Amino acid sequence: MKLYITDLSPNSRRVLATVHHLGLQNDVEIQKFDLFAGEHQTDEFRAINPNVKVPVLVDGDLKLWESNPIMIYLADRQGAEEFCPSDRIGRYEVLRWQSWEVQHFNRGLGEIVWETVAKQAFGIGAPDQEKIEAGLENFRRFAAVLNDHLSGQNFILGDKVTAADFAVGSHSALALHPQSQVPLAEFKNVQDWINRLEALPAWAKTAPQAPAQAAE
Ligand SMILES: N[C@@H](CCC(=O)N[C@@H](CS)C(=O)NCC(=O)O)C(=O)O
Repeated sequence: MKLYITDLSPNSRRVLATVHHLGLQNDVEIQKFDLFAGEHQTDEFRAINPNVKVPVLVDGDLKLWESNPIMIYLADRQGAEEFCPSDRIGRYEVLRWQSWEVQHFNRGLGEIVWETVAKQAFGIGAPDQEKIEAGLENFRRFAAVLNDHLSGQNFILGDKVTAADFAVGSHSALALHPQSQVPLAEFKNVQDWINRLEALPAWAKTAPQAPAQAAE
C-alpha cells in the first residue's frame, strides 16, 4: 500500500496514527509532499485524487481519498474489530462521530489553530482575531457536547480507543500548543481525553514537530 501525506496535517496524522496503531508500518510506503512547494500539483497525483489533496491511500486498484474512510478501510483490512467495530451499533457510532468532527467540532477548532498556530508556523501572515472569535464560539458549543459525552468514560466509544477518537482528536497537538488560545481548561473531560490520546504510542509517534519549533 502507498500513503500520501503531508507534515502538520491533522487529516494526515489520523491516518498515519492508524497505520502505527494497527502495526502496518511495514505494509505501507509513505510519500510526503511539501504542499507549499506544490509537490502534490502533478498530473500523476491528480489522477490518483482529482481534489489534489492528501491523505490518499492506494491499495492495488483502490485509490481512496478522504481520511475518515481510509481509517475504516485499514481497520477492516486488518480485521481490527476493537479499533473500528463492524457490529450495527459500533460502526454507526464511529461514522456518526467522524461526520460530527468534520462538520462541527474540528471546524471551529481548526479555524482557531489555523489562525493562532499554523499560519505562524508556515510564515503566512498574522492571526485574524475575528476568525479566532468565530472559531471560539463554534468550539465552545461543540466541545460542551463532547465534554458531556466523555463523562465517566475514557474514549468516545467507551473504554477502548477507536477510529472515532483519532478522527475527533486529530487536532490535539495544535490545540495543546501554548499559542493556540483553545480554551481546553473549560472542558475538563475533553482535556483529560486529549491527554489520554497523547499517551498512546501510535499517537505519540506521529506527533507533529514543526509548530512548536517554528513558533519558538
Ligand atoms: N476532508 C479531507 C481534507 C483533505 C485536506 O484538506 N488536505 C489538505 C492538507 S490537511 C491538503 O491536501 N491541501 C492541499 C491543497 O488543498 O492544495 C480529508 O479528511 O482527507
